Amino acid sequence: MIYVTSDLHGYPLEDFLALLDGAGFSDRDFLFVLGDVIDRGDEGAELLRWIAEQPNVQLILGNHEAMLLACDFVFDDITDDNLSRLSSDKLSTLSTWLYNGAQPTLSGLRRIRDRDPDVLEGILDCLRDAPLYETAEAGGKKFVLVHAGFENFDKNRNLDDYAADELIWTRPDRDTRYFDGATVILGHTPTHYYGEEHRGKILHADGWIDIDTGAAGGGAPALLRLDDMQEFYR
Ligand SMILES: [Mn+2]
Repeated sequence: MIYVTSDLHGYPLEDFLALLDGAGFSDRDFLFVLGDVIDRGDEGAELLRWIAEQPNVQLILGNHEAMLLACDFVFDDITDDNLSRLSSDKLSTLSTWLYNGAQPTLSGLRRIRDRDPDVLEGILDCLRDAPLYETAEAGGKKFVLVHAGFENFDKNRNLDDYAADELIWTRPDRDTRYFDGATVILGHTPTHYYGEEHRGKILHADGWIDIDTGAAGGGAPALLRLDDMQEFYR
């Protein structure tokens, strides 16, 4: 069966594995993680490491992973002492990521690199290979999986013609409509943004479903099983 989750934002790996366990997730199932695994919480690096090692887990790129990739130069022999030798462009890119909660991710990835540089390379490769969207079929229905939604949406526009920023930074309005024949599953915007009554719960809109249940702000991630649309919480 196909499961989706999103916006783990450094949620404790052990608690996330318990969520999967409680949902009956096994080697025979497949999990899509719709981006923003890292930042804000403490265990983003460990979550990425776990995701990169699973054959049946696929990461879709989020804006936080895109910010990390834009800063991959920080893993090349850069210490706090020689940061000042970075170009002002790179310093500005790095400060944007840090402003968005990168510090625990950066520390975690440096720890992994110091212990085993190959593991860090595996994680960075997993991020560089992560697609901006995926399509899936389950329970006789079609789904499009993406981090944030589709900015400048046009149903005649080819999915490959969207720029990364249009898929990882947008926030749909509550009455946004996307495709006629497929349901969009997205994260990025915590469901309580659409009203307190949605806090911590998966939000079903018209033709799209928001599964960001607010782990970034102290909440917990959820799982949605596409085959039967069952929701799982801790
Ligand atoms: Mn996001």
